[in-house]
Amino acid sequence: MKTQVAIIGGGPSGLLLSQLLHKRGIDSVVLERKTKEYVLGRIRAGVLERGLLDLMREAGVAERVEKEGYSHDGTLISYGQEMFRMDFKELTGHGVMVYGQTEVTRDLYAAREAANGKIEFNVENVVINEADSKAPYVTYEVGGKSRRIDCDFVAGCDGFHGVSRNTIPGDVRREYEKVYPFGWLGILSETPPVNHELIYTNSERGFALCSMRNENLSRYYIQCSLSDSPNDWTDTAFWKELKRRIPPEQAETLITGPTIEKSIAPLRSFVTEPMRWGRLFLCGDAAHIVPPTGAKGLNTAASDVHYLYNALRDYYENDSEAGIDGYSAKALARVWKAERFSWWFSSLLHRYPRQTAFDHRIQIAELEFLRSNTAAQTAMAENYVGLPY
Ligand code: RFL
Ligand code: PHB
Repeated sequence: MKTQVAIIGGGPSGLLLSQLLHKRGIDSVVLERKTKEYVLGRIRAGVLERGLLDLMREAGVAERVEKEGYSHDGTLISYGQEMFRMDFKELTGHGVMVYGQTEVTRDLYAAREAANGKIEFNVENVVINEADSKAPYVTYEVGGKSRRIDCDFVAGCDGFHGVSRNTIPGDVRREYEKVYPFGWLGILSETPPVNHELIYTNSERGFALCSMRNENLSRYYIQCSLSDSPNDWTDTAFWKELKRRIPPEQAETLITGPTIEKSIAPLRSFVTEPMRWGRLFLCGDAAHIVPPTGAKGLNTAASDVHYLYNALRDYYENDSEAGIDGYSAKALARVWKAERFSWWFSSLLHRYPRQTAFDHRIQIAELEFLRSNTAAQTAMAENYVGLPY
């Protein structure tokens, strides 16, 4: 098989890139290790920046998010007995959209299918060959049969555990990592959200987050130990712990119910550089991971897609390699800002195992500064709603 861009990974990065390229008449093939049902079963991000929304519009997949997504103009932050609101709209002129990653992915699959886009599921043993030449090719197996795709470029959109990143030789790659000493236990429940806006909480007992998907679907997270497993947490234990962490007036009105999903995610900051090697380009979680506190993972994947899509357009439409040559530096400049923000917001809100009383007072001082200082709020809000591309 021949194509212009071979895309490894059928998550949001790979699908969005494929759909945007299609709109410009650039052909691609997406290779996905799992089934579509499996990909759509992953409950992940919930907060979309306007940059991602603009890309969805350009890709022709924004109809449903515009109808069913929830615009949020601010968020609530609580600590101790205090709770304050940050008005993103007033501070920056922009808000964010609450709409699940699952739904973004569903919309992208629908668009690729409507356009007869080529997606191969259940692929195994994907190998990216000769990425440092002008004629790369990808080999893989599906249903026990070997296949080969010859292409101009390879986009590595295969997440943190994919093969693309490790295709870049070790002596070319630099990796930066910070692993946090806790995880997030997340649940989904068919109950009305406790509040119409998100609540991020720094409590004596650890971090908690109240989020949502719609009027009758809530998403809650609590900081947990890395040694916990979801089975250790009964629904009753989860609700009890959440109530102890959020402000009492919210705890009193919280409606609980059976959970329909429960999982634990470890928290990690990770960046690999460069994001390009020859004709292989890394995009999204394949190149970088953030702790979810700042809601930046999917959004940073989207900004990579934006830069790569424009670089490839430049190549095919203007016969220019300037875009592809500049891709890694451009993408990384924005990635590092999202890394800094996610690390900062995580550090501000979590309990660390060896945290001293001094460290805790510093967190509280910083939260009080944020509550009362417009410059601090503006800096936070600009990062939260998304820095410009
Ligand atoms: P994905 O979604 O991991 O997709 C990669 C795809 O590649 C496939 N794959 C392969 N395919 C072929 N061959 C191989 N060898 C392959 N290896 C892997 C995989 O099966 C998969 O389908 O990466 P992508 O597309 O870069 O998207 C990144 C986002 O998924 C991720 O950054 C976000 O979910 C992070 N995240 C959040 N991001 C936000 O912007 N806002 C949020 O509110 C937010 N909340 C979250 C999050 C992530 C979380 N978890 C579970 C880590 C909340 C949580 C709890
Ligand atoms: C979510 O709704 O899943 C969510 C929201 C905000 C975050 C992380 C996750 O910071």
